[in-house]
Amino acid sequence: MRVMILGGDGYLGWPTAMHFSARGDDVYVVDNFAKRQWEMESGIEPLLPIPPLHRRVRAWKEVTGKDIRIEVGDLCNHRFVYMLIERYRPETIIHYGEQPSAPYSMQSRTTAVYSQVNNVVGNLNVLFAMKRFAPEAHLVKLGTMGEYGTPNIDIEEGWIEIEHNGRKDRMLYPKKPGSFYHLSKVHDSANVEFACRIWGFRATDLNQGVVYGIDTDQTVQGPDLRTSFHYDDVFGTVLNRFLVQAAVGEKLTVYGKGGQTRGFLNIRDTIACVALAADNPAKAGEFRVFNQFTEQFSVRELADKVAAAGRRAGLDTQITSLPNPRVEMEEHYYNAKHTALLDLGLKPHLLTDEALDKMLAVVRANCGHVEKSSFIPRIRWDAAKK
Ligand code: NAD
Ligand code: USQ
Repeated sequence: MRVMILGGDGYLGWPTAMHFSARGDDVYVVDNFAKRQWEMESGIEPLLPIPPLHRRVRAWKEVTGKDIRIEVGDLCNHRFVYMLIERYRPETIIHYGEQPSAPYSMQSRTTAVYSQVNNVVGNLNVLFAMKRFAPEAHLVKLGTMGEYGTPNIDIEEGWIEIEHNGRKDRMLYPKKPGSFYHLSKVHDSANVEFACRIWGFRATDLNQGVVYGIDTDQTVQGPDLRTSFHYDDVFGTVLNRFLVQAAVGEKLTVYGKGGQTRGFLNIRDTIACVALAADNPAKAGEFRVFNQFTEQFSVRELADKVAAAGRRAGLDTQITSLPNPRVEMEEHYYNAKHTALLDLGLKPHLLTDEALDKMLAVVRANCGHVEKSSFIPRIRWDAAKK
């Protein structure tokens, strides 16, 4: 399969590229290294330094003999995107190439506008380039469970049948996102659904939960193959943050009451889900939505699990409750369906004690340069700058 991975220098994009390359697919990665710029702007670094993409691709070739092609450019530049799709005519486009952080988007007017322009315009350019040069390609688009928010009803997989005044229709599930970033994904979903309905595209929107984990089968094959792992207040996701906090003997930072419940999945399952979607493409004209997570936890439950893992490792891991920098429900109903990927054959890597102990051990072995000040959240939802 010819697979193009947009955002291939990122936390999820790079291991995905290696996974498809390892199984013999032709892989092209695209990135403008914007993430590396945001890191410098925010004054943060991943747990371990990440080699430049070109070095990672050379290391992959040395380890496996396989090529991954690189194209450097901005998805917001439509000429670049048209050139990409015309030149490579991908059969599958896996689109990770967006600004992924809710706090980053809530910092200021500038970062909110940037996040939405970057994500929505980049995605629109991909849709228009596909229309012109690859209308049969399957778009696998990374969305987020956060598009739905935390409604007081069960969350369906993308679509819901609604009966209103005695009439029924199948509609996109209503969205109540919690940040300008999450909103950008809602806009993307509406645009992709429109392209499927009007132009007959095939697309899978993967409404992914919060990802955790550091290793995949490919990242462990050499130090230059690792992926970025963030624990800071801007790009670090909650479980990854808790693991680093535990490793360096700091308190786990639960925001508010900690009843916030989300869907979670291991980075290995991100890759498995994306591969399952790619291998079982949507039909022409179909906008297919999968809820991509394997288990749901409240933040407090996660903190308790990490504290217990800390104790098993001989650490004195404590939990603290910080004033919540976000505006979000801290106690709520949450029941999201997630059967479609299991039906396709997903075998989840669950958050067992053994899995947590292993991740904590890896983080402890690599936590020599942790910047503890970035455990404290700096960005408040109610204090966005002009
Ligand atoms: P990441 O920031 O590590 O990767 C995104 C990559 O896209 C970066 O390398 C960045 O430089 C690139 N990029 C961004 N804008 C671009 C543009 N205009 N042109 C070219 N490249 C561009 O983020 P990630 O954690 O790997 O997330 C990947 C995708 O998955 C994102 O769309 C994110 O919203 C989604 N997602 C992530 C998680 C998670 O927990 N990590 C959960 C749900 C959904
Ligand atoms: N939280 C804490 N303590 C922390 C960090 C976070 O209690 O130290 C809480 C947050 O308040 C929130 C929950 O943990 O209630 C999740 O926060 P997060 O930063 O792990 O995740 P989020 O901001 O939702 O974003 C991440 C990814 C994003 C993806 C999303 C999936 O960065 O790209 O879209 O997870 S989801 O949450 O399902 O929308």
